[in-house]
Amino acid sequence: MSDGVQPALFIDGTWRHAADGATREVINPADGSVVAVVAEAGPADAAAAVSAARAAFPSWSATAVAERAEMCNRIADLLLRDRDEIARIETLDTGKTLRESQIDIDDVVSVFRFYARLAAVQSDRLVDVGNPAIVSRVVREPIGVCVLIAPWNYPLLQIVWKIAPALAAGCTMVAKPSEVTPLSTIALVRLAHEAGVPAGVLNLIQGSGAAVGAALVDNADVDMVSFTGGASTGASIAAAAAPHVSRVALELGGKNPHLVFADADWDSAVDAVVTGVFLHSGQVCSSGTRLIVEESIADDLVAAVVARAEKIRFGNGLDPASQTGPLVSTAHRDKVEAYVALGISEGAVLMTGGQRPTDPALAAGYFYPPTVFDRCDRGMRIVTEETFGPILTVERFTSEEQAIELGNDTTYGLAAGVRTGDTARAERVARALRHGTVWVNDFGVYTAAAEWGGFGRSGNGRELGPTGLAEYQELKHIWTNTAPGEVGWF
Ligand code: TXE
Repeated sequence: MSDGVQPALFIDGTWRHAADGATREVINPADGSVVAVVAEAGPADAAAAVSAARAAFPSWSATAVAERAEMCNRIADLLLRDRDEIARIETLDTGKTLRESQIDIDDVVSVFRFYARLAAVQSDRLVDVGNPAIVSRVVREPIGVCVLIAPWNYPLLQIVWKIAPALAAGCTMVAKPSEVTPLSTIALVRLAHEAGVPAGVLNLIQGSGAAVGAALVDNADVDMVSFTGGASTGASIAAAAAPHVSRVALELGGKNPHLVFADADWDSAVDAVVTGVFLHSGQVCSSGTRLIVEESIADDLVAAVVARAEKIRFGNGLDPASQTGPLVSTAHRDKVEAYVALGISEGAVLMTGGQRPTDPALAAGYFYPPTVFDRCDRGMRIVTEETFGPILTVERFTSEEQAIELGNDTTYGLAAGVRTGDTARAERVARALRHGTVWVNDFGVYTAAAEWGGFGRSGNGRELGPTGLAEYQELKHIWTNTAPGEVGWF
């Protein structure tokens, strides 16, 4: 084992190197430097982690819910204690600005606290069967061993949306962050250990999806897989889990429409369109990547958005002057560039961006500027496929019906925005849009207490809210006869 390699696998309460000694370099996307070298698990490590989770399940699932809630609160306290350091790690790993990383930590703290509260107040449901001698109760029990697979855009946040409810529900688990961004999850698992989470309850595996993620999913001892990532990966995970009849929850991104009517408040609309798509350089599953705007204001809105987009200062996320960071990897920048080339070849009109920055200070990082394509239509792949980069496409409408039709014309259905000064219309359009979240005169906000997830190809199941806890629970009906007698059938 070479010096400086982090034993980044946490299995049955101990930090380990990979069984075969494999390692992976973690790259800072702002300058291409190596920030860490971590253990890279193989299938044997994956199997060991699942076994550890299985062994820990009987005792963890039997703990009092108050104890599990207390554990979630302790982890939240420790996250706040180490907020600055973990935010720095997240920025080094993902490239996002320090401010965004700090907000992510505050968000995950609220998620731990929410599930601590919710688990503690959940009660059995009594069913009236019309016979006073019968006590019929529906109780909730943890589903079992969970595999939690997260992507690289919000590494800490997305793994915590899974870990917090799974812990609160009494499940044991194996977490696998993206191989591109493992560092904040390592920090989180350290804190969980410090908080007193028992050995085997929360195991951590690092490694590629193809080798180690697939091995985790294709394991008969796993009761549930919760995955956030790309749509085709999600489909293959669902297929791999099917023979084991494991429960599968999928969050698979989106191609999110942002509908702007002519009567919308102008300044907040311009601001929301720009922030909605260019925050975190577009690497957001709910990014407002499709601007669908009323024809009468379209030229003016596009001009205003382009002017604002050109002022966005991108740079190293550790630099307080940076408003957004780089793309996460060189491979991802290649993908985004290929989509820009595709958009041009499809006839979309490039209004700004579309070329790597020329500033030598940015040359070593994976930066890409805000890019706007006008005159787009639904026949273009740039409009229908998730680019996951800082690319805004513009379509136009002339009636409310057409706006709704365009907004729903996607195989995805994660999130949508509608901006209008007419409250009745806002309600009509919000109800008509087939998306898991609809923001009215707002964009990109969420709360731990409300469900998050997608219609259509954006996935199934929900994270956050009460349903986000129910995903990790089985329901059991207990029928008790307090006055047993003969049935008298035979
Ligand atoms: O994601 P993958 P990638 C979209 C976005 C992006 C595209 C591909 O469009 O460009 O997906 O990104 C693990 N079995 N989103 O390649 O492959 C993998 O190791 C088990 C949307 O990074 O889906 C990582 O931990 N696990 C999105 C996680 O899955 C597997 C966020 C995500 O990787 C696996 C990120 C397998 N066979 C990307 N293959 C969102 N919904 O927010 C991969 N993994």
